[in-house]
Amino acid sequence: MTVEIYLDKKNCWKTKPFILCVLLLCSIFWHTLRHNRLDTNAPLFCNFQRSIIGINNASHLGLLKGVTLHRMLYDTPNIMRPLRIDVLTMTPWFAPIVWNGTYNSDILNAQFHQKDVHVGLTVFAIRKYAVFVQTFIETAEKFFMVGQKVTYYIFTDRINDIPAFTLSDGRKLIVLEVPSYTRWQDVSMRRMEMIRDQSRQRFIREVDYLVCVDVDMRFSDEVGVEILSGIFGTLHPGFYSASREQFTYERRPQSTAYIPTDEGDFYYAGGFFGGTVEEVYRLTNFCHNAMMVDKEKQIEAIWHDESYLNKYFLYEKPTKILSPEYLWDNNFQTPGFLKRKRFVAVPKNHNAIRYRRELMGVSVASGKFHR
Ligand code: 48C
Repeated sequence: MTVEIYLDKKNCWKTKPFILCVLLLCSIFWHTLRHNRLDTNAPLFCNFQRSIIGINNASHLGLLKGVTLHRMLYDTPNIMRPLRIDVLTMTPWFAPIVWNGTYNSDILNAQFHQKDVHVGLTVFAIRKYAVFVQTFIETAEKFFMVGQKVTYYIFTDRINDIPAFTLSDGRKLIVLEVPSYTRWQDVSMRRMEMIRDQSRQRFIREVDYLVCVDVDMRFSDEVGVEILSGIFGTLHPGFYSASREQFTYERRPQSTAYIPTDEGDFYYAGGFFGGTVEEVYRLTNFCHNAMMVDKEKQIEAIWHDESYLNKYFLYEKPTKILSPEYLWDNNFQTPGFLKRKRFVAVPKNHNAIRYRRELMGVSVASGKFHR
């Protein structure tokens, strides 16, 4: 038999639960005074904390928006006929791998519309990379989360070089002025720190999800809410068929990004990750702190922020993985299973665009996707 206690507002202070709560608060207060710290591990505190949170959750449930279901017509999912049999669509830890033909955008858009989801797209355009912003935003307007609420966050040291854009309804663009670094490797790596800091300062209040990408790219096909999950990474276009020994992980045990040759699931690209603001905060905070530990020891992981990202995802598995459809470089041969190229590297001469010295008559040839 379960007994539910409903507190009568007027005389609740006379009831036993109220008196118990007061005594509990006094004992915690006294405990704090005596030990001059709040021992949040003390069972007493934990139970108290749980009960308080429990009460909050109970009241919170009443505030949840009602569910309004809309009629939709689509083919019946067929248990005996998987949508794709040519590629892996689920990891051993039950994270879906997103490929063309494995999802219904209408269903997903309806779900995310109901939740009134707001997505932040972060991109860094430091020094000469500012030249990529125009194409990036123009193609994002055509293909990225069309119809959803999107805020572009452009981190740059050249605020005057960022063009003005006319954006579709529900879309905003915010320019964040940040410092540059001399070495392009540092520019790339410090993105983790700046995303972490802005997650705490503003993203947590302004958006629900973050999508963090490279700027020297263009959207060339739909990228929608199918990518959203707690924390997601993207398969690197150069390593989808490689063995774990061939992954270009950091292999020096002295580095915090170290992964031994008998570990590793996939090789994730540094140019496209994301998730809820909370989860992206945890990821970027880990990566930045790991870099700083290495920096103290004069170590820099082989592929910079990408190496630390891969270490994070080894032990904090992504809850969803994007296929190379979401990060492609046409310098690679197109495999048969790649039905769509949604986000593609803009051809560039790395040297010309990364370093200060002006290389006249820049030949447009991009190296492998690696930096
Ligand atoms: O904004 C810059 N400026 C730089 O000088 C060097 C890197 N970057 C940012 O870091 C851009 O957002 C780049 O997309 C990203 C590093 N990624 C690349 O350079 C290639 N996409 C691999």
